Amino acid sequence: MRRSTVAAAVGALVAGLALYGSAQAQEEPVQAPGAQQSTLRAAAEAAGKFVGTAVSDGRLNDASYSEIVSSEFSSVTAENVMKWDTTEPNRGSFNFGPGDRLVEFANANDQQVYGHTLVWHNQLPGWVSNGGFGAAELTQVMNDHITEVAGHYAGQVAYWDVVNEAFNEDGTMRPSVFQTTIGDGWIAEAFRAADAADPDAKLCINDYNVEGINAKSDGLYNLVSGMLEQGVPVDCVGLQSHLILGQVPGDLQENIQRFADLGLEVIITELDIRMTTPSDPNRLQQQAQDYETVVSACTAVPGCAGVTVWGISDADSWIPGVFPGEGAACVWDENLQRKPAYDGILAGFGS
Ligand code: G2I
Repeated sequence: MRRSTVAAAVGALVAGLALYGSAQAQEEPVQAPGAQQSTLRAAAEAAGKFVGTAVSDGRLNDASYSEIVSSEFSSVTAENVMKWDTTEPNRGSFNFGPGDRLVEFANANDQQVYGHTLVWHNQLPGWVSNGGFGAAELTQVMNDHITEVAGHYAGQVAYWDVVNEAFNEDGTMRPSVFQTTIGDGWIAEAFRAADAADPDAKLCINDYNVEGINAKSDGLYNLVSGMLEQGVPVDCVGLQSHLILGQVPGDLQENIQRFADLGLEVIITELDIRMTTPSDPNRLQQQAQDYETVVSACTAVPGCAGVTVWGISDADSWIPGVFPGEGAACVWDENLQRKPAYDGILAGFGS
């Protein structure tokens, strides 16, 4: 175990139970004796998993939003502010203010922080992508970034997505500036730098369209198998899970299991389930079923550590901006009202 979590886990359990108890006392005064109101957080805890959400920096000022984040989730991921364009907008000049705010919020609410992300071709400042660096200098630039960012958050972050979205759909490597300049060794290099900067964080590789068994997840499987054989410090695989209504891969659990069988943790890192908008009761029911299917696949595999949903509300989701005519992918609607998907997640954790 690269991270000593026993004391933290006990503390979080006690705090979680206390929070759960006080939330019950405030919100359920007329509850029948013996009846239990659950939260996602309590349900995940009972299943031995974490449940997280991506947090949009600006939205934490909204009391209704931040109340949902703090009471329903045991883990938070910065939706944007720990990415390279925020943390090192110019070479050697680091900006940790927004990320630090999230860490403070998490500490105040006994939550784990899931770090996202150290090296990604997107939200990468122009000075890196168009810097014209040769292999040696780009390796230095990448390692410096990892050293500073993972070093700054050492001891505060439970997991890091060290490398994000490194694959093409056919399982070959995406021709990012890192791949084309440094070559195949850049991923192992990034993990070694992250391990040196924060030996206790669990180090993950994260991607999308790798939820089922397919060419892309086979590529990921082969890469991490090789890294493990070579002693590269990789601890976990993130399956983003930006899914489409009614299309949860039938072999999701089998896929989670094959990565777990390598001795890696698996995390559902960015779950959302989009539909053609507007939503209707049938679609929302199907969505609840789909959320349940995904969460229960994680619950069924001991090596699956937890599930993070990609944002709280349909109002803030990235989906409509990228897939026009689609949306309603989150667990709370535009008015921060729970959707049927909420009960789907509870059921998926076995509550
Ligand atoms: O694209 C969905 C996710 C896919 N996997 C990696 C995740 O990091 C990614 O998250 C999204 C965020 O949810 C968006 O919020 O990443 C997008 C960028 O690739 C984020 O969008 C950006 C907008 O494109 C920018 O215009 C905006 O300035 O968010 C920025 C901050 O609001």
